[in-house]
Amino acid sequence: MSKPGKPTTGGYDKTAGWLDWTDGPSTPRFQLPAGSVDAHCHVFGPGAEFPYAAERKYTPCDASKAQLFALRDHLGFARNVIVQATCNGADNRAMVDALHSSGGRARGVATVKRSISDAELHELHAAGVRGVRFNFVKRLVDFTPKDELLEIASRIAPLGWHVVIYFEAVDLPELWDFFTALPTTVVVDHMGRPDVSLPVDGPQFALFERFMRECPNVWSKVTCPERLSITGPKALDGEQSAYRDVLPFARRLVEQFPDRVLWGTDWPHPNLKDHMPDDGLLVDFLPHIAVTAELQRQLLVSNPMRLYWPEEA
Ligand code: 0GY
Repeated sequence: MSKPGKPTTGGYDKTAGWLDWTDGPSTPRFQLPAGSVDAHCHVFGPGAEFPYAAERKYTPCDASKAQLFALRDHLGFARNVIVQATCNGADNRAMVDALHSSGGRARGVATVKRSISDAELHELHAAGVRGVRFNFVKRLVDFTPKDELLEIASRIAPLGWHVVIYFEAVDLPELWDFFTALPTTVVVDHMGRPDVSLPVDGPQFALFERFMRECPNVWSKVTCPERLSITGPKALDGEQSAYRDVLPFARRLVEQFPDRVLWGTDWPHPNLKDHMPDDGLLVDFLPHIAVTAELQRQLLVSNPMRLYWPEEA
């Protein structure tokens, strides 16, 4: 894939320290199953055309729909799920524009406010939106009252949409009652951001596993080793995989809940300051967390198709 020149921020000041996404990702050694879905990625801008939200906590580098579709083809994915990121607030135009250009090969997850009309919700549905995202990561968003979120959830439920939730593991106890009251399928971003320096058998991850076990409507993205890892992208001598500290957490969920897990690249990796992952290497992480062809097919094809393209699944 090619990136024409440096990414821009549409005239905005880029948040200090935010890294540019990597041009020319490696070609993965792992061949994705036919029909694989990148179920967590974003588009940014161009900022000059789709302005970033005034209330944003960071300003990303532009990352266009054409660049996303080129990455899709380079890595061997068939489809994308484009998730609204916080820096665009509740202005879903860039994401919707990408859905319109995808020829039906992308679905979206939007951010909406309680003021959205039914007609606007139906327009989003027609464009390919199938979920809303509620974000509880304090460094990314200001607080939204839970009664507003519950009202939104009850309005999107009849459309067959789901709710994507993003939170830190330490906040799960406080959020438990709210999450378990949601009336839709619920998809957790990035395994609920466990602290991977803690044991996979410890109480923090046990609570997350209990959440998934007790709530059959809860799914998890086993994504973002690059955000969660402390050991980082380098495989040590004799090891096969980068991000080795994240492996046991992701593998555990794939094996326990094979029909409720999703995976995506998270391209263009907003808000990363330590290292920018090579998307080819991220794909090579997959056979270490889904270790059989059947688990890979569920994670990458049949689960996302059931959730986002049920009419074709
Ligand atoms: C991600 C992760 C992050 C950012 C956002 O919406 C966002 O701004 O989700 C993060 O900073 O952890 O999934 O893109």
